Amino acid sequence: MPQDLRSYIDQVKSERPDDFVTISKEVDPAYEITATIVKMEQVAKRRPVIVFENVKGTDFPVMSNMHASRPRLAMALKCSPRDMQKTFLAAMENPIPPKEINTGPCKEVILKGDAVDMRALPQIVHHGGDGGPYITAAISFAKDPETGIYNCAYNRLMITGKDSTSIHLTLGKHLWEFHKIAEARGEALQVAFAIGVHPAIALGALSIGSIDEDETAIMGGLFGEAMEVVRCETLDLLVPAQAEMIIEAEIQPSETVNEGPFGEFTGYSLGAREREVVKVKAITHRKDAYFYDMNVGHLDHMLLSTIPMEANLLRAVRSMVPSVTAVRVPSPFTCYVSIEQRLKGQAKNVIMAVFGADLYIKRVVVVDQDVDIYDDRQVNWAIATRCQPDRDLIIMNGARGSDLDPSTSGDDGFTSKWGVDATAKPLLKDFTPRHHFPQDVWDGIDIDALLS
Ligand SMILES: Cc1cc2nc3c(=O)[nH]c(=O)nc-3n(C[C@H](O)[C@H](O)[C@H](O)COP(=O)(O)O)c2cc1C
Ligand SMILES: [Mn+2]
Repeated sequence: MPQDLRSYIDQVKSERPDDFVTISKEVDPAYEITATIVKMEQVAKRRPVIVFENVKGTDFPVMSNMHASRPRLAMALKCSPRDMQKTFLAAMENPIPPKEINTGPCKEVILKGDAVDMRALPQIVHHGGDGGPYITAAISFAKDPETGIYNCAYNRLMITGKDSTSIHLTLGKHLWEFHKIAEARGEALQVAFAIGVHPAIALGALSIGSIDEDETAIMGGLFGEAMEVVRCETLDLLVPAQAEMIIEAEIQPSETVNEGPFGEFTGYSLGAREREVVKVKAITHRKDAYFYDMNVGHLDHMLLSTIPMEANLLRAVRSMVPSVTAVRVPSPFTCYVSIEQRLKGQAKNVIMAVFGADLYIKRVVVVDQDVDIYDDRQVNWAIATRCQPDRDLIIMNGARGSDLDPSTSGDDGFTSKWGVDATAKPLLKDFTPRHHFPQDVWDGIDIDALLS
């Protein structure tokens, strides 16, 4: 299976021609790219992949919004939109380690030392009030300084100079942990960032699990074959050979810089904070590289991240309650789960499993299998009619969540969490019955005949 962005885009163009738009008019990288995509969605009701061919101040065309459609993401995984969680889970359970090759297209242009210029890249400012231009689609590749196991994630970079950026490392997540280990040794942490990749690589990078689970092998699991990787020019790291661009860098020990404000995925613009410093050592890219910009905080970002999150939550819940029927992350920090509850107490076990499996989730709602968790009205109905707050609400204090949650004290992610058991008690089969019609009456009504 082709592992590059371009083959995937060719597939989109041939199978879903309306899903691809090129804009040749010059656009200002300050706000115009983000605003155009959001307006396209809200006013024209379209969510195409967009290439901005002429972006002021750079030679690179900018591509964005590729992940803003579930059918498009499903196409990348060769499954139906409904099967994406299961397909992702199968890749997690059948990882394929990457395969090193001598060289690849991401090395067509190699810029090192003085030739490195972060200002030559598109200087994209996403929302009003942002502290500067950001790279929002950088996928980090780094090795655990102790075990050598790879980790990948998206980490936003604010461009601060010709060869420097800041980086946001979520407190308590894997790259943050690597950095802390390196910092304790007084060492910089080597990290390479891939920009412009096939959606299987993007999804694999967002896999959530143990620090020992190697995301590069999950990418292989999603491709159904080993991902081709090449060695960096200045670092002891392997990166996707087919990427549009690679940024080779180091996270400095014991050094911070003011980062932000930034319009976050939460829908809020959080203020500036002290964050880690990145020194760029090399940039390598394809000759005619696309620069991918993630349309942060909008569908491009939100749809992409929920699939790996939901797959991991399904895995965790299923290991506790085998009769789980569906898992959904409908909005930031929120998880809905439906189960066929066979035994009293299983809903509470679901709540514990979800909190144990994901840092970000702050509220879990558990419902019975007759409630469609893709319909918020039904979830609210179950909370209203099957839940007694004094009996069915769990509040856990002093836990860790997202450091981007504006409701936490001191904005650092120290948070309380809540679980809502909205299943019928003691079990659905013993609960007050729902109103219904005799089946033969329902079947006997011919709406078309009545309306003709
Ligand atoms: C577009 C996008 C941007 C993201 N930006 C950041 C970021 O700046 N910092 C961060 O820690 N996580 C960010 N994330 C979330 C992490 O990539 C995600 O939680 C990942 O699974 C963490 O990896 P880990 O579980 O291996 O620690 C972003 C996700 C997406 C989709
Ligand atoms: Mn990880």
